[in-house]
Amino acid sequence: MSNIQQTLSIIKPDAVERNLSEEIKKVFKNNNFNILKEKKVKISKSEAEKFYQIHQTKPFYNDLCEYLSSGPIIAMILEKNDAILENRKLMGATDPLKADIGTIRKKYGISIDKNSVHGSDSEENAKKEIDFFFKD
Ligand code: IDP
Ligand code: MG
Repeated sequence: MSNIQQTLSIIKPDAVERNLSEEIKKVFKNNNFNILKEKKVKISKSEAEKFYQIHQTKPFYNDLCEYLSSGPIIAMILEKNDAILENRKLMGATDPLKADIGTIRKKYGISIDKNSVHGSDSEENAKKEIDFFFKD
């Protein structure tokens, strides 16, 4: 059954800084994701705190928000059948050391914090995260 979904993907500062954006976008396209919208932005720390609100009680919250706001990122709306789960699979585990071969984080991630990409984890969060970057 067809279940076309949209999900939010972010190419994080470590990957943008290493000029991997085009290569990572190619990985999405080669895996049949349509990039419906994209924009390069640099967000403030308080915007990052809002984006990652769900993690506010975690010990790494402050570092995470510092990091996401440390340099330019590319936010994208990806569309595909089962896009949310398919993107999570293509990204691989949060820690690149634990990510499967063939995943984006395995190939490009540096460490658990500098893991190159973000992807929404549920329909509810995908909607919120898409609105965060693309609602005008
Ligand atoms: P996810 O990005 O795979 O969905 P989450 O658990 O939602 O992983 O965590 C959000 C982000 O926070 C991760 O992508 C990673 O950059 C960072 N992070 C997660 N766990 C840790 C940790 O234990 N130490 C440092 N950073 C972490
Ligand atoms: Mg997450």
